[in-house]
Amino acid sequence: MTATVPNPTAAGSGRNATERFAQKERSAATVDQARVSAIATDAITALHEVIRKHGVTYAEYDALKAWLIRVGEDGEWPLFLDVWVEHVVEEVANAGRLGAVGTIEGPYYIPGSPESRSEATLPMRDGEQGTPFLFQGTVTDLDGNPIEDAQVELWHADDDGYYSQFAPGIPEWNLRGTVRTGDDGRFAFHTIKPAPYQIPTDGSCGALIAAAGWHAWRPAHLHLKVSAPSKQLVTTQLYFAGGQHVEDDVAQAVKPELVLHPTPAASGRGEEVTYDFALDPA
Ligand code: MBD
Ligand code: FE
Repeated sequence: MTATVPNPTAAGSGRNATERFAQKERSAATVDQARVSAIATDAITALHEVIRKHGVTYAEYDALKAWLIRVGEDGEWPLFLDVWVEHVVEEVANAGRLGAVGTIEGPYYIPGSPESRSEATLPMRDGEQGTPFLFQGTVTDLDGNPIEDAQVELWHADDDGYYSQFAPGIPEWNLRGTVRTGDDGRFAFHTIKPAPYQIPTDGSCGALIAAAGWHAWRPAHLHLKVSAPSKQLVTTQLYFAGGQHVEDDVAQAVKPELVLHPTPAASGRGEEVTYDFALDPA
């Protein structure tokens, strides 16, 4: 067994995601025995089919065991699941939505970011790198009526692809914030454009990617949660047209409705875009 040397930049993010998940308030799944049996039987049977189809050897079975053990030791289960599994859970959960399109949450959400009314400049460091970016829009119901006091939470990586509270050395709420809409339903965030995100190469997820010869990249993205009383909360991400890996996201979380087309900012500094959210009734 190899000792896991904590990496100050990359694999630490996966481990921190495990600690955060352990603290998270989770909706309790009701343990319906028949449903547990049906789902677990089908999952295990699907694995049996893969073993038969590929003639999996004992050496490969042992490699799988060693890798699964390492994912836990690295604390990378949230990272692994959110990158390779969550998109299908999201697809099933949101199949009936009529309004704003959702996508996966990923491992780096933190509730309770600093809140402002109508307009916010996200917390950022002096000289924060990246193109200045104005992200604004309106929250409405499905008929297009503006919703006052809707909550818009935004979090994203910095210009190096790192998230505050997961990568070290970044101020606590850097590039995380919440805006409450005014009576016109509008919100505006002043921030910077994030960089593409690379799955840490030094952990077990990185080891799988390297062993399989895949790439490790997610396109640059903004994460959002938008909610209002008696409306369904939507969790989503927005991407940048023409950006690297928009067409081949390792996490398969890009949808055509989620691709932004920013223009030069009216202020003359950086870029801006308007994107509206219509919320489904709860
Ligand atoms: C991310 O930033 C992310 O959004 C997802 C879904 C998985 C890993 C890193
Ligand atoms: Fe992300």
